[in-house]
Amino acid sequence: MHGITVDGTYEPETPAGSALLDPSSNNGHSHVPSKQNARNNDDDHDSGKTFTTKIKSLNDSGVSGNVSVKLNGTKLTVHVKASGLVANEFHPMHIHGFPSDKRSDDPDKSYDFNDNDTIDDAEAEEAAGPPLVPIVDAKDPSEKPFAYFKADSHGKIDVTKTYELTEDEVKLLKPLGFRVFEIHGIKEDGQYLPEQPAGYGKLSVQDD
Ligand SMILES: [Cu+2]
Repeated sequence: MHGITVDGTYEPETPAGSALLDPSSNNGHSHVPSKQNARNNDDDHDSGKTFTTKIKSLNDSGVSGNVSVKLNGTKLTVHVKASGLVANEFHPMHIHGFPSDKRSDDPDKSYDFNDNDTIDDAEAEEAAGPPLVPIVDAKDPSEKPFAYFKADSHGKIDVTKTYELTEDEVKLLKPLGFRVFEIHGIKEDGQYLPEQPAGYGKLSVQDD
């Protein structure tokens, strides 16, 4: 269950309550985050450094491209240049990661748990973690988390955006070197599936 009010602002995504559907299936071995790790990674060594990645195609999308990400205090600048996308469609993009600062993994075939030869959105999240920051056409991504970019008629997206994040969002986002960029939206059997993963890339510090 989601939705709480913080400082007068309604936050629809923040958990308001939770319940395990079947507590017997979760006998203490599923989710052991370490708060200490997250704190250790909370220093400022990400600031001012450029993290880059090459986009690798997922689900035979044929998507390729380059991404760069830079944090300066609470300012996050993201540049995405992608091609091979389904033309004239919205392609959700996010930086994914684990709040506990487990390193994101490659969403490869070993994550195809339902054996449908597709890395489904939920399977990619098992590898890379949930979305931490949406890459949207807005200065404040938490205000317009679904203002995603559309590919042009040639299947390309080329955008540079600078976001003003909150301190809390910056803490969740770091360390950038553990995070994964993901772009969604593929065509399957003639149908456009905006949530399904089309490509991803693990961020790493650019060598100058
Ligand atoms: Cu995503």
